[in-house]
Amino acid sequence: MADTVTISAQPDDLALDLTTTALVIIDMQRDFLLPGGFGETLGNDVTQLQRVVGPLVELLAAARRAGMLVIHTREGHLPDLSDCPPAKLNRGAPSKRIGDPGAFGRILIRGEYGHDIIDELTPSDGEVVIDKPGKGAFYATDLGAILAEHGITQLLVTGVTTEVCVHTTTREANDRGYECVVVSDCVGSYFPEFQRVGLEMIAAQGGIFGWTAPSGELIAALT
Ligand code: C5J
Repeated sequence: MADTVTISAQPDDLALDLTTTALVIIDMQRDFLLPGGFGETLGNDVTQLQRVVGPLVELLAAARRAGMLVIHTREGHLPDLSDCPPAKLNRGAPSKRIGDPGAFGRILIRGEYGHDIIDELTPSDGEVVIDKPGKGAFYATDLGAILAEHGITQLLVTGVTTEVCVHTTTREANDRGYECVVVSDCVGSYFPEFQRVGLEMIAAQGGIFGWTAPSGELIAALT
């Protein structure tokens, strides 16, 4: 494996330095992906997110083999909800709210079964797990400091959902100077239209806040 590889991406090819690139896996949590979880109680079709699991398992395996820094995130809150602003807690009219009892424990509460990452993507020892109260992974977390400590300059962004936490994190990262490749088949939305447009928005206008590329490109680069 070469240290620097050029991948075919949208809107244009990108040189990746694999020694300063990290894989970021956003919010692949049971509450979002499993039937009966929070996502489904909001009326969403969770099968749209489950399509991501197979390709992401493959990409994660390639990243681990290559010795790449792997960062997992989980969206969720303290049991007393002191880190969940009323604007988030009271938003909309779901049949269940954050902190309510759900099929997998209290919804999006740290330490509960539903808050944790799906079995297929369980973090390995030494991988970073960032607990975030917001949609973006930089807000109120140590992510920026951890990336700086490892000298990371480029991110492979994966996970769910494309138009919410993936977009927010990619935009935050772009503003902080990171080059972000959003891996098109390793991000998912409950809404097919949002998935398509969400990916297009990233690479539009010359790559206004990142690049997109399929996992096959990255796996080939990592092998
Ligand atoms: C949402 C997320 N959609 N991880 N969270 O509330 O995208």
